[in-house]
Amino acid sequence: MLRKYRVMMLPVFILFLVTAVFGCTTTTAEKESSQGTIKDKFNGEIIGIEPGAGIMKATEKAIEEYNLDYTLKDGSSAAMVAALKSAIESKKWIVVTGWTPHWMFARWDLKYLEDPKGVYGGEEHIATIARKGLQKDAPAAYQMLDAFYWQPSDMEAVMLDINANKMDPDEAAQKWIRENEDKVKKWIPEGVPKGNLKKIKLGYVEWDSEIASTHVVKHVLLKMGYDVELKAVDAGVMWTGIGAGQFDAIVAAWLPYTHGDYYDQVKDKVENLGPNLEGAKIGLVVPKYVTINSIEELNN
Ligand code: PBE
Repeated sequence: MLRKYRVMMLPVFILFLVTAVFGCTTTTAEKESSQGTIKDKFNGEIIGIEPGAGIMKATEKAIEEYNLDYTLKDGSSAAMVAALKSAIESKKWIVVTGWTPHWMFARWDLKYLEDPKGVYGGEEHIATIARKGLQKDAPAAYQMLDAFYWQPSDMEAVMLDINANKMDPDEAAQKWIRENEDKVKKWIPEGVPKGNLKKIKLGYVEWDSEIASTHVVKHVLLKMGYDVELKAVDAGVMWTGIGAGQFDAIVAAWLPYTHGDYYDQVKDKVENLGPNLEGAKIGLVVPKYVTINSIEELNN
C-alpha cells in the first residue's frame, strides 16, 4: 500500500519539479525583458524644462533626426533638477535636457551624451542685447552692459550659492560682487553721464544660469545709482519684449544656436552688445553611471 502510494506520487513530484524549474526560468526571462532595452531603463522619457526654451526645440529636432522613440516631457528647470536628484538617489537611469554653465555638474557626476549629428550645435556664447536708443537714454548703463563679461566659473559660483547653498539670488549676487571687485570695477565706466532714464528694465527667464547673471547685473547697476526692475518671463516674451523695446536689455541671449530663431526675428530692431560669457553648451545629460555614451544609443 505504502509502495503503491510512492509510485503514484512519483509523477506528481516530477510535475512539481518541472513546474518549479520552468516557473523559475520564466520569471527570470520576464525580468530580463522588463529591464531589457535602454529605452525601458529611461522609461521612454527625456526630462525637459520650460516649453519655450531653445533646448526644447533642439531636443524635438534630436528626436526627429535620431529617430528616437521617446517622449519629451516639459515642465520647469526646477522640476528637471528635482527629477535628476531623485533618480540619482536611487541610482535609476534618467536623461535630461542640460546645459553649461550649470551648478548640477558641480553637484553630481554627470556627462553629456555625444551628439554625432551636431543637433545641439556645439559651443556657443551668451550675449547681451540692448534695445535701440538705450545708449542715448542711459549712457552709463549702456556702457556697463557693453562691458559686462565674465567666465563660466564666475557664473557657476553664483549659481551654486543660490541652488546648492540655498542663498537668495540678490544675496548671492551681492556676495559675488563683493568678492570680485576687480572684475566689477572694469565694467563700471568713469565720467559717463547716467542720462535721463533712471530705471533700467531687464528681462530674463528663470533658468538657473540667467537668474545668476541678471541678478549680478542688477546689483552692479544699483551700485551705479540706477533703479533696476527685473522681469521674469518666458523665452518667447523675453525676445519679443526686447524687440519691442519693453525691456532695456537682456543678458540671456544664447547664440548663435539655442536662441537663433528668436534672434533672427528681432535682430534689426535691437543692438547686440556681444558675448558676456563664452564656452556655453546645451545637450542631453545623464548621470555618469549610465553606461551609454551617445544619443544614438538611446534606441538600443
Ligand atoms: N537654457 C538655459 C536656455 C538658455 C539658457 C539652455 C535652458 C534655453 O534652452 O533656451
